[in-house]
Amino acid sequence: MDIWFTENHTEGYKVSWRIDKILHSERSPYQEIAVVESPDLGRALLLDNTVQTTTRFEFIYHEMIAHVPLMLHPRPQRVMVIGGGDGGTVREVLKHPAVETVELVEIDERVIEVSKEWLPQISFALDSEKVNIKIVDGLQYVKQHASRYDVIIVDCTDPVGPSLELFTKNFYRDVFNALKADGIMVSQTGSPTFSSHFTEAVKGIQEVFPHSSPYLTCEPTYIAGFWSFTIGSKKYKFDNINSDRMATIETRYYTPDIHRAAFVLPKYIEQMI
Ligand code: AG3
Repeated sequence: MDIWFTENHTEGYKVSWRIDKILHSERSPYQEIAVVESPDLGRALLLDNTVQTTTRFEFIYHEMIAHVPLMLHPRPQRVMVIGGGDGGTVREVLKHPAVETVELVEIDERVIEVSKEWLPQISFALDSEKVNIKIVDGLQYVKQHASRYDVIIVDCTDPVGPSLELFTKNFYRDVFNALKADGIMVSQTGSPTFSSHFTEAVKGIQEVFPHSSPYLTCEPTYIAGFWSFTIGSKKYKFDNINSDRMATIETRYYTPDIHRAAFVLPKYIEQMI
């Protein structure tokens, strides 16, 4: 008998893919965590029945959430990642030679442990000595450290339950304060096509940061169509790419041309912001 995973995006739009095997499933204090094997997507991490990452396509999302902000910063030394317990974002951040420490602020320790056990090719960087793992609520943590970070990356789940606050202007203001004078933030901001929070999140970042913009990629793991990230920067503009650094960074998706292209928005998305 075939088993199918189905994610409901709206009342009337669902996406399904076949599962060969359920490798792991548990209920943590925060959410349902599962790892499944798909013939087309590889291993997938599911949180509350929503797909977070897949071994086949994770490189697209993780390269785009990490290298776009980091390549704009001339010397990113201190980085914070909020969420991202699977470790994929941290793995990409550590490819930048200037990085001295990455703080991974994850509310659910079980996501880290399950990823270490079942998704080693994504999570291996979490064992690096440059990584400092904090099992706390990112909303509180970010308030406690003023003017300290070069880059803050919000690699969170969709805006439901505990993640909802991570899409508000109050949170973006706290992130602004935690950054140094030339700091940069980025957050995943969902599918502009189906997420009702896209416009609000972009506007929140726009109101807080002098330079801000969404940028887009296509990641087959998520919903058909675009996936968005929104960047806020205190100083550097989005074409200020430190391209020489690419000589030492290996990627499969990100290039400086992809970086520039990602900021070109279709007219209907521009009209949403
Ligand atoms: N974080 C963003 C996943 C959003 C998934 N949303 C969805 N499937 N509707 C991914 C974590 C990767 N480190």
